[in-house]
Amino acid sequence: MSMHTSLKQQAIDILRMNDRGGYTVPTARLYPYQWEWDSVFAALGFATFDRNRAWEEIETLFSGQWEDGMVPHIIFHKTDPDYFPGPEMWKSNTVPPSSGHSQPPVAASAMLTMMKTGGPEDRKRAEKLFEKLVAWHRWFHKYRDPDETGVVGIIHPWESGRDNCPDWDIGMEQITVPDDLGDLPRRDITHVDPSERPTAEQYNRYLAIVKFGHECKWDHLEIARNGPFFMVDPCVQFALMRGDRDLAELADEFGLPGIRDEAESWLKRAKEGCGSFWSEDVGGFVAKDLRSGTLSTAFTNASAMALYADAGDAAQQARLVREVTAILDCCTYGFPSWDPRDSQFESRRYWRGPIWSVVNYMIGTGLAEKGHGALAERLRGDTRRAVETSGFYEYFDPLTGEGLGGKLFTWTAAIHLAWAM
Ligand code: 2M8
Repeated sequence: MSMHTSLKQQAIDILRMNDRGGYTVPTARLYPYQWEWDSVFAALGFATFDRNRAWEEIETLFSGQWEDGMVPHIIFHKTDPDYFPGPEMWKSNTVPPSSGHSQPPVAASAMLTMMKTGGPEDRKRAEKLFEKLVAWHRWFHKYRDPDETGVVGIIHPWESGRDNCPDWDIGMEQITVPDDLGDLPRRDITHVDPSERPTAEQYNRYLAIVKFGHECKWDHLEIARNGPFFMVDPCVQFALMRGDRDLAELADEFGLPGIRDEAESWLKRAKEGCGSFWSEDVGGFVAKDLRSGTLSTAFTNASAMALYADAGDAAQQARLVREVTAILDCCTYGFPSWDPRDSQFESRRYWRGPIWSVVNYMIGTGLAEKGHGALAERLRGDTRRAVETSGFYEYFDPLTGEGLGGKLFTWTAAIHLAWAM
């Protein structure tokens, strides 16, 4: 793209370019389908210049909702050989075909933001989707927290959206790779440098979970109880808590006190549940393996989302803000997906170190709301500078700002428009 085009115009052009008609792909070739949280953030970007297109993005996403309420993490609108694992591996038996698990539930919060910044038409579109939104939140509470502990589990690292974060190594180590899995025809490493992607061993385990899922016909209670992987993800937990809070506000707006009360009771239980994945050693909320009880060992960008959900008591929040500050002090660009002071940090490998605009947006929003305006501004500035330095990449090296992974990336462009500009 020409250097003479402003970054704002480039971001708009990227959203238009990745538009496949009613939905956007995260980027051409590497991710040729509709992804759940990418789409929701895309809507926030579209909302800055095309309200109708913004709502369409979320409406198309909900057109792939399962009967039980789940919104799948990938919707395969048109089969595309550029991506593995495609619909034939997931065997979802739905129309349109989709993957078999979800992703961070960020739609309620985006819909509330779009309604607050919009007019009567925005309100109408939000109200029309509301029932589906409620069904999705109910699904999360029922199937991802079957014992009503206040804490939801994820059944696959992909459900967290933070695919290969060291957090998941704990649960992944316990997975036995079936003998009949064969050689995986990976496509991602034909599009981007393999050193910026998950390893072969990780992919075998990712697919082992998919196999368990389709073999039990995506029976989500069975998967939560007996599946190969079940861990707490602070990102999903905090996105859901924030989403429940925003869902309650939407319910209030639409005159539905019963649903507001339901969402508030989820939130109350969740606030109590958060104590179970607080790590005093780390000074923050961390991932936790629900099978063995093991806590992860380092502070991540998901840990830094605690304020966005208003999780923790005053002492815990003060402590985690100290960690956030200390980590930002060792980076040129925040917020890294793994603590740079830890030996497992890899500045260029995907969710094991690099920074991600969408997570920065949620962290920054939480910091600003809880009175840490200077930190929030710093993070917003870093998010903008990374794009100024390298362009609209999928993720960035926190030490150098080098752009990594896919180029001309939808959610990086969307967050630039909606927040970082
Ligand atoms: C990445 O995940 C997909 C699997 O879902 C992949 O690597 O194939 C993650 O960064 C995820 O958070 C994101 O939604 C997706 C599309 O951008 O890519």
